[in-house]
Amino acid sequence: MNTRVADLPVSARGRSLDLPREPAAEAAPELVVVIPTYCERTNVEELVRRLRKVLTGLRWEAIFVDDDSPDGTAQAVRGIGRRDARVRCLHRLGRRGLAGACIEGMLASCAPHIAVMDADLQHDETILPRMLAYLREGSAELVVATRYGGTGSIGDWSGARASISRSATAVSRLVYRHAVSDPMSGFFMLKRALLEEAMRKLSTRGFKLLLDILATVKRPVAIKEVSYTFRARERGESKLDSVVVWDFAMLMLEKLTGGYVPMRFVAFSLVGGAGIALHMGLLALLLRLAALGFPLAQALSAGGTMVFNYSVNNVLTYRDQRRRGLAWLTGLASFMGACSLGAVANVTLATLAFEHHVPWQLAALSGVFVGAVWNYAMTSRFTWGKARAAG
Ligand SMILES: Nc1nc2c(ncn2[C@@H]2O[C@H](COP(=O)(O)OP(=O)(O)O)[C@@H](O)[C@H]2O)c(=O)[nH]1
Ligand SMILES: [Mg+2]
Repeated sequence: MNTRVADLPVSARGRSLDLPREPAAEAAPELVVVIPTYCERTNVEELVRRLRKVLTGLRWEAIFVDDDSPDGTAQAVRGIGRRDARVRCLHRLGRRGLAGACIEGMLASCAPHIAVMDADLQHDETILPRMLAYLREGSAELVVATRYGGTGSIGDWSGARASISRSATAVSRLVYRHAVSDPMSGFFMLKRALLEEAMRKLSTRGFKLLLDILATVKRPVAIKEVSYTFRARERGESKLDSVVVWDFAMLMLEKLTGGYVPMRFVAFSLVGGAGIALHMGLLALLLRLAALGFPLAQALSAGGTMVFNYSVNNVLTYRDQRRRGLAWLTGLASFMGACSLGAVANVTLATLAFEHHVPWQLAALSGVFVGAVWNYAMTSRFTWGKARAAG
């Protein structure tokens, strides 16, 4: 008896029948524009309109990387994406940080040329084609949009802001050797190969991704600059506050020490050092002014110092994983728990060393060091860190 194809189960019909085809694939983009956003809902539509205009005729895509902005930036970007598939949103939850956002956006695309620019229309998008031309013709691996070279300008910045920016630019030269007039620029374009060379050594914290790339890649890099005038922000607010100075200092230290010392540990230790000074001050006050007994005064000072250390670390050292609201309180409890154990480790080790005739200063310092490492290791894991994210 003959069996007709139609009688067979679908899996046995073989290749003779035409299966539904994939829709024709679109060609991959040549350029991705990565745009970090935090509360930029009022700017994204206009930025996309301008990108469409200036990039006409090119195969491009825009990836907005949004850190869960409360103003609904991500929803606005997805709304644009529904009408124009070249526009995508990478929506990150529970994290903040400009450099990390840019790196993730860069890695979410396959385009061989990568631009990074702000969403707030302060960067002049009309120079993008000129920047791309340098990468295409092969005369550059990295193109920096500069406010300081050629006809570039910082626009109408206040005198104070301009001089802070100039000094930081000068100091930053300590960590790289390339000829770049605006290493702190947030507007640049690079070849994917250069990103891949640097990416595992880049810090995901901080604001200065270009500076980090310049400091990380030690070999000579073919760099071109295109000058532009930095525009004033018309809508939304700047997110960069005075903590940027701290981030900048940390990035500089990390690069100057060759990346071998974890910067979070350095930051944590600096905060700890300030905590010791506070502890002594509090203790003196409680002993002299409040006339408390030593054990009570010492315990209160230690408690106050822990609250201080926790709060400052939460804002500076762990800004990207900052705890707020109820999570701030539970974080404080785990921090105090971890540090109390650290204090026991500190005292035990120092006493042991002292009993073995180690000079008291050295015994005390070894106790402090072991306590600090313990506190850092425990709180980085349980108070902030990945264990919390998973739990
Ligand atoms: N994803 C993300 N973007 C950020 C963050 N902080 C700032 N941005 C974006 O980075 C760009 C530059 O920030 P901005 O506040 O304009 O800095 P300013 O120009 O130096 O005042 C803007 O597009 C911001 O929306 C952040 O924590 N995460
Ligand atoms: Mg800005």
